Amino acid sequence: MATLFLLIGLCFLSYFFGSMAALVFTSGPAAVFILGAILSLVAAYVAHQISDGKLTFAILIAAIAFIPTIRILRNSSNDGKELKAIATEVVQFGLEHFTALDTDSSGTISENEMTHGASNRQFTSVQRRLVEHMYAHRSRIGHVTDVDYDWNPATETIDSTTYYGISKLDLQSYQHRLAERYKRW
Ligand SMILES: [Ca+2]
Repeated sequence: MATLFLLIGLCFLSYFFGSMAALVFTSGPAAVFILGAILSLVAAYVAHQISDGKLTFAILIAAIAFIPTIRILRNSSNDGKELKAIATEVVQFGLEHFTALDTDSSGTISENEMTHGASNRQFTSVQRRLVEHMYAHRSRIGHVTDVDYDWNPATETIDSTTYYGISKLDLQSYQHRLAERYKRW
């Protein structure tokens, strides 16, 4: 039983270790692939050492460590294309209707204001979907406005919640930031 838990633990660990390939995300798919492969080999080597030379175990750990890389490679190119395709509309709509969206005139469209905007019947269904898109991608389009820290007695850890808001400046720079992020994808 203990061996099984150890194995599951190592599988999780190798998966998270493999996720570090995301660190070179902006350098493009080739860099992600290379770093992912190196991390997998390191994980396999460690697995090989601690299991006294079990090759199947090393291969299993290498495969698990490489899963995040496959996920990044498979999803990122599409994500980038989709975001870029809708960005012009989002920015145009956001800037044109900024006053209607920023109901308290704070200069930032808060998460609550986005939620309200998404159900605002003054907007067409297409416009409401644009607001939903803004909300779904608020961390990418906007900026951090607040972080809440709460003590969680169950896990004895501090849980944090990050809030995002979208300003006019965020909207104006969004397409440029997007192009930079996905430039090699
Ligand atoms: Ca506001």
